[in-house]
Amino acid sequence: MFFSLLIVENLKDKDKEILKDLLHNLPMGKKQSGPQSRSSSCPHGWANYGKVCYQYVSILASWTDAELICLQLGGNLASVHSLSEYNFLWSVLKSGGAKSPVWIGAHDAVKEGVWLWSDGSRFTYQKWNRGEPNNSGGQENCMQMNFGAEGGQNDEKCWFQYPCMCARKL
Ligand SMILES: [Ca+2]
Ligand SMILES: [Ca+2]
Repeated sequence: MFFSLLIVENLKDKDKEILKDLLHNLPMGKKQSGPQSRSSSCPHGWANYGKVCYQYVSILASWTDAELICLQLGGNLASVHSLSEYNFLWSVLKSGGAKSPVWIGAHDAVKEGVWLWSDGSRFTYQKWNRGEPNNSGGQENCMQMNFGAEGGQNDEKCWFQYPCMCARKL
């Protein structure tokens, strides 16, 4: 059963339904790791850019829970490596109805000012809003995109609850 695998606790019923639907669209019940379980196209409902599939998840969650949700969906929080990729993600958010900032996979929680992607890729591209990252209150260690009027990146308190953008490799 799906929820024997559920690693995010205390989801609201509405959010469990969202997650259940997303899990249902994955190539199941195979494990998500291993080359045999990968296909040449994205799961239903996921948007393809390059060799990555993206899914906007409207569940409100802390950055850590958002990463756990993405892991359960066979990926990680999205990483971004170019302006064209950023713009693509932004268009996915807009078509998904996102009206707020969303979590993506960078954090500077280990060492202030050193940004790392949760998928292990190199942090080579950034699109901070003006004045960001400001580490407001000395407590902002997690990255969101689609922030404010500029729609760029912001560092935010990791325990705040936002939707997220997940990514799976093709
Ligand atoms: Ca910080
Ligand atoms: Ca900030």
